[in-house]
Amino acid sequence: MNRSSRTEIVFSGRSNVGKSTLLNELFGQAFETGRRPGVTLKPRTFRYRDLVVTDLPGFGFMQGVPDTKQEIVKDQVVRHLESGAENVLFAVQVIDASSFVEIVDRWTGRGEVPNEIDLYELCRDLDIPVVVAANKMDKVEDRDETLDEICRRFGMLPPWRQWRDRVAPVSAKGGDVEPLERIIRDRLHDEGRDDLLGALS
Ligand SMILES: Nc1nc2c(ncn2[C@@H]2O[C@H](COP(=O)(O)OP(=O)(O)OP(=O)(O)O)[C@@H](O)[C@H]2O)c(=O)[nH]1
Ligand SMILES: [Mg+2]
Repeated sequence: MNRSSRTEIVFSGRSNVGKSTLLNELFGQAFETGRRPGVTLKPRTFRYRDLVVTDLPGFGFMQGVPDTKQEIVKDQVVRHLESGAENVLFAVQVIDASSFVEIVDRWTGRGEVPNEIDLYELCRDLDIPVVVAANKMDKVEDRDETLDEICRRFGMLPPWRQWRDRVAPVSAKGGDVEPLERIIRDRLHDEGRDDLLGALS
């Protein structure tokens, strides 16, 4: 299928990283957000013309949600991506930049594949381009070093600045989302879909 006939943008990522907050900031929506992980338990969408923007539930650990339910939610995310892959223009994988490297290293150190790397690889296997939104940058002190390390974990060689078309440092809560907005604009433009730019608030 021609990529320009693809019209879905999915927001994916671990629970509580700020997916819904980021969507609300970018598109002027009112998706439910919360302090506890596991707020979004079903994919939610909004439409603008033929563009579909999907807020996926968190992939992985959700406090207070039973393990069985977590597995069901995880399966739901995998199924959503697998079944809809050919409609997906790109995925925005949101991470919490203030804890990502530590969490990934902890899992890797135990010999396990971190959820977030698993999710990233799944999209790549499905031929879905992934943009990484490094959120909660307001909690990060050594900005460039952290972004370099994040890139490294995703298999992108530092310096992070050479990946500015795929890595966007943002702070959804502070309304600082310009780098991601620019990437989304550029990608829609490159698809010849300037008519969809109005979706961004
Ligand atoms: N410090 C900081 N907190 C943020 C930022 N973005 C979101 N948050 C907070 O992170 C928490 C989770 O935000 P949500 O948007 O609900 O996260 P989510 O990824 O949709 O979570 P689930 O729906 O549970 O998967 C909320 O308390 C937000 O206020 C940010 O840029 N900086
Ligand atoms: Mg959510």
